[in-house]
Amino acid sequence: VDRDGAVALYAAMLRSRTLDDFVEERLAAGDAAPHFHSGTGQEALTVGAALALTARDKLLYTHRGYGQLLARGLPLSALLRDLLCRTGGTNDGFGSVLHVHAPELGLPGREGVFGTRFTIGAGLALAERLAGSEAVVLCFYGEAAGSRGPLYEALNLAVLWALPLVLVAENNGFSVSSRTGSLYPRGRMSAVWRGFGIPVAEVDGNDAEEVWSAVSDAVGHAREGRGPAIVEGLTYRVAPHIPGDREAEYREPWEARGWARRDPLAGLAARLEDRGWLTAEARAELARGLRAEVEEAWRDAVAAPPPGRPELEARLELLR
Ligand SMILES: Cc1ncc(C[n+]2csc(CCOP(=O)(O)OP(=O)(O)O)c2C)c(N)n1
Repeated sequence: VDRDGAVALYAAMLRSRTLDDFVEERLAAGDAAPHFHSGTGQEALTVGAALALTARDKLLYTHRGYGQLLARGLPLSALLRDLLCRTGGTNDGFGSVLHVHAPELGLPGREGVFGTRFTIGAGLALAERLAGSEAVVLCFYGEAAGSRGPLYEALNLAVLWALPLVLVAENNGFSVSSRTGSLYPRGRMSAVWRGFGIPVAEVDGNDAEEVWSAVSDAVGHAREGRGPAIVEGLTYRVAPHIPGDREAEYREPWEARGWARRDPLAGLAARLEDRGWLTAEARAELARGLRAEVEEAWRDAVAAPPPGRPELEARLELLR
């Protein structure tokens, strides 16, 4: 990762964190934001992988964290309008932030029933192949989706037809309140796929440069027509599953505090400073600018109207 690449990674990760922090503040102050799932602590994995793509590639996201969407170029105001279910975002208030749909940015959308994304991803990859494009489909997934059957169907076909599909497993320790180790042998989400002959890389999901390099290799492999590849990032869900869940019932407070010491932003910042690539002053300046951007986008979203009859009619028209 060169200097510009590393600074871009840091800026995109900080954008994600600034958004999560701000929304958490608003929720604590009594505002409502349906379906908010904080991605705090996982930015290296989501953003590092997203930035390994080119503009023509496609990305299927999970419900957690928003840095990967912003890294694709989704404006903050559109994201926050979706989060608050207002008009003028990507789904006019009908899909919340769970169903961001911006095909022009390579964001085809997101399913609600876990597992279906794998066969959708394989289908999108097949469509790219048939169209003769060189685009790759990157599909993030968590412990819950990855323990469902469609992953097997999708990978079977993707290997057979050498489809340009890259899977990025977000191993963050939990599926709601279940530990990864109770869902997967040895607590690894991707080891089983080695038997399919699929390249599997297990990386430190809190090291953005390592993630970026591994996903770049996987994307290159898929783009060359050599079939699917998997990158599993080990990270940790610092936030509760949803704000205010009963996390005291399934983990000790010291666990999250321990992982906070491996914070991906702090780690990258320290390396950038050591290399003389980004000073503490430049970081503070960046943080101030991002905070102002998020505040402005929030004000814009709050002022936007919720959907009414015309937006509903337009949606119904799409179904006809
Ligand atoms: C088939 C199906 N079952 C259950 C759900 C409800 N659900 C929403 S989020 C979630 C847990 C997600 O866990 P994981 O995949 O590990 O992602 P994380 O929240 O840890 O990022 C579940 C079970 C769903 N969306 N689809």
